[in-house]
Amino acid sequence: MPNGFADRIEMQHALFARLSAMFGAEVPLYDKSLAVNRVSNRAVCDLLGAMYDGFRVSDEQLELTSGERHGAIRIGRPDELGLIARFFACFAMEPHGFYDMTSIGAKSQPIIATAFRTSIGPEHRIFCSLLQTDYFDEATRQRIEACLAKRVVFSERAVALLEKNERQGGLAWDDAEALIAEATTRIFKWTGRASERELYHELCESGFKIAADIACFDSHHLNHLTPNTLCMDLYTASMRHCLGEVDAIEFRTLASRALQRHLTMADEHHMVLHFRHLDSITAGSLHRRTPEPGLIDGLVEDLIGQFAAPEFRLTELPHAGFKDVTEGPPADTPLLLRQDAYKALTERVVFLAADGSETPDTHTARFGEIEQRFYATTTEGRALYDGCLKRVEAARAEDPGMARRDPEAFDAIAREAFAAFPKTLATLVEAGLVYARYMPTSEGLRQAGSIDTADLALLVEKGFVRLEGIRYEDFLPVSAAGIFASNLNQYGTRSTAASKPAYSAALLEGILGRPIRNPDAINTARQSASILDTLGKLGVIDRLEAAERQALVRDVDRSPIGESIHVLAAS
Ligand code: OOG
Ligand code: NI
Repeated sequence: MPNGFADRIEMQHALFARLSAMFGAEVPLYDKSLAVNRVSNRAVCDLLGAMYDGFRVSDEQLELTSGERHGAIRIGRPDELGLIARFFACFAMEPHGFYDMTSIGAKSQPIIATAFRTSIGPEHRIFCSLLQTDYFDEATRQRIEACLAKRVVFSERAVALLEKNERQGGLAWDDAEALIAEATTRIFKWTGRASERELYHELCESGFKIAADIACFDSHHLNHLTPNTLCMDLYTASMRHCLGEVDAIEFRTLASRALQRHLTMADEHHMVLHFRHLDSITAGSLHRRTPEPGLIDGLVEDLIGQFAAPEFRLTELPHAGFKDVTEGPPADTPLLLRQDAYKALTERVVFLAADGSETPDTHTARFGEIEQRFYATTTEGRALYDGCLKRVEAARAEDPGMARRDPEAFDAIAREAFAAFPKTLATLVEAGLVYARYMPTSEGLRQAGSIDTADLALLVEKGFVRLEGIRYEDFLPVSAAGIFASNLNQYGTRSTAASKPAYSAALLEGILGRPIRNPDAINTARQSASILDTLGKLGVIDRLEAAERQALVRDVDRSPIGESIHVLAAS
């Protein structure tokens, strides 16, 4: 940086690498799950290497691809959230999206939330909840607030660094390092120290475990830190095998099926979604071939061999098993995100009383999530998704044990429910269900001037325009609620206030002291900017109807990140 400041994105990578090391030292099962993910991702890469001529992923590239993380923190006081927003701004992470978890029916929780991330191509995110104390009856509200009022999570030094960043417009590396150290030694660190034991137990017993997790602890401890996997079904089978939930015979069936399905899903666009080092031109030129018979069997046997090593005997670590169902769409529908987790661990804590006495106890909150991300849906796509998911949820409610008892039958129900969705990028785009970016091909540029249509589908078909999916970078309240629920054995809460307050994005923006960016508006602007840019370069922009062109320009003008959308549309 010419001004001597650390690059904010590099700072972000450093922060998340350090948080991951901190979390790994705190939670041994997390570190092990990363190792399981590394092994199963390597098998996926070997499969793809056999499927695409010349496709190879080095260990280094795999490490980079596996570096992405999202964390979750739960904040108690509005002023704490203000500091958190200023903290993440140092790392180029701004609030995106508003999640009202107080109004998702039976799964509601007393929190509203946003996610801190970079607007375009983020690698890391923090899902950040804020407890809403007015969700509770007056007496409980006062007790929670009194408990929260006592703590100081940001040290004077940390606040001084935030001020310095704002004053200077950046931080030099030694200051950046100092801020990261504040994060890993204090702000997000698990201390195992709690207070107000009576309130804690009352909240837990009345079903408000989340509130207890927030109010009675003295830091914004990371609740989970989620890596990405290249194949969710392979990872879950692997973890369940290492946790002793499925034997080698069942693992063989599950892993073979997962890899077989991966083979059918992994077209060039799917490859670009999953590998950062792969651009769409390179992916488009990969030559596909039929892998030799027996390849998958060989990979699976190899996995069984690797997981037999003592380091993968996860049964020896404290754990509470793996979740029964993967949240999100079924494996054949490449939308939004799929998430799963090992369940929350029961950990030792110490309650400190006002008289200085200490009482040992346990707390169950931190869990081990994993995710796989796919295409971002348009509003129409999202509405269809929500409808499909409702049908799966209804089947789940009717027979809660089914997913574990008969995973294949459950999967068949989910596939059936999601049958309304096409399964490839081109068909999803054609149906208007997902966003895409367009760019002229070199052939298109060569022909520019003699092209006689501005119809994008036709231009793609003629090979003048290339299509790229936009990855979903956010969260799903219902999925998050599913995670809360199954981890905590606690299915949602009801407000105990005299009348349940209404919460809004504007309220949260006031607390954050900055606007919440709307991910849909960003994706719409990216798509529209790429269309204008592409048609311009192909010399056919004048063929667009005036109204259509104006609509595209309007989308771009509404971009929450302003002018930079133009630059980014082309990148
Ligand atoms: C946040 C849950 C949300 C996700 O992946 O949906 C989340 C929490 O547990 O505090 O991280
Ligand atoms: Ni999460």
